[in-house]
Amino acid sequence: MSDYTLYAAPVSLFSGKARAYLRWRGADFKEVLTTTDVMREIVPKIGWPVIPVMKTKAGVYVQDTADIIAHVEAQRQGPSVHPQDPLLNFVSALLHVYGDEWLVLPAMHYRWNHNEDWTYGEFGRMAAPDDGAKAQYEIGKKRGQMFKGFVPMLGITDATRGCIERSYEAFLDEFSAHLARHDFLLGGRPCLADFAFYGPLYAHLYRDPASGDIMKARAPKVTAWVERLRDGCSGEGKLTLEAVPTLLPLLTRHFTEHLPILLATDSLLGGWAQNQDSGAELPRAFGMTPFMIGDCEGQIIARPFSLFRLQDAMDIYAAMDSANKARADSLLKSSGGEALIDFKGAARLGRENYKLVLKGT
Ligand SMILES: N[C@@H](CCC(=O)N[C@@H](CS)C(=O)NCC(=O)O)C(=O)O
Repeated sequence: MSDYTLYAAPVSLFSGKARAYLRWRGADFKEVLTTTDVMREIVPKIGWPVIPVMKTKAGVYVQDTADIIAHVEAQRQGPSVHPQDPLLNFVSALLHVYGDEWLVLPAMHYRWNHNEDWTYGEFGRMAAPDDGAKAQYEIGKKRGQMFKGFVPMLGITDATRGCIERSYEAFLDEFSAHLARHDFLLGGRPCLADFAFYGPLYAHLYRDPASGDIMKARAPKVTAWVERLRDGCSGEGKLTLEAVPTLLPLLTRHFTEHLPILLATDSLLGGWAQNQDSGAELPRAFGMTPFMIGDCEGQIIARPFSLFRLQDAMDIYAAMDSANKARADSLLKSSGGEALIDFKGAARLGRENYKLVLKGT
């Protein structure tokens, strides 16, 4: 019996993140495709339909890729996925937010606006691997509708799609420039942020055929990085501060596009939390909030989960001594993230029973 069972699917963004991490870590795991029958087994354990889910040998279920990674890291031998240097650890955590919570925009745009029919087939192959192609397409279409429904909620509309594509192309150019000097985000081996970037850049933007063509044509270095992580690169190298300068354009892009939404969501969280007790379950969203990407305006869902990821980064910042804080402040100032210097977060968030809950205000 393997140490871990990963319930996952090739088509799923966060499955890609967990799988690449487990491979890189050299963990003893078996991946089980989340068919409809397998989903029936998972939902009563977790309380809602979500993948990936990891089961340990002792029968403990772990959900959320950050928790999966934390669980395995606690048993690890060898270099940590969390950089030792506090500034690098902060950068990794900030880019974790970018990968998990913001690259989902180009991922979902290209999947549903450039690969829709193929994706229905893929969802069907996952749900009912033994059925014929026609039946799979129909099953996949039913299952895929929910995910397609997220597209306008993520602010992806006719008014914003041009700007989302320009932003993604610029992102590919910036990441390629970084990869011309370093094999991974922080140097010679992957850190947490590499796996967060890998989720959308593998499952949707490399593996979905029309998106993969775009990546391969425009960004061969990003393609090679995806393939290194997919193939379980050993990555014995060092994490280094020398990697930070070429990450500044990526941090700037993230702060410019995403930080205003995070701050708006935090205000909404503050209002909501006033009338709640500690332990209250968070709603998936506080409705829609205005946002801008490039010079396009839209409305996007305000998701408290994104603040939970940001909280991890800000905990690292809060624990820094004054010398490291000065380094972090200078990084934030030079990348448009100065609003984070005094950011406290309107409420403390945590996870209980696989759900996001209020831990205090
Ligand atoms: N934050 C979670 C997200 C997992 C997630 O969103 N998984 C997607 C598939 S890639 C899903 O099952 N979504 C269903 C839903 O959100 O209702 C993680 O890191 O594991």
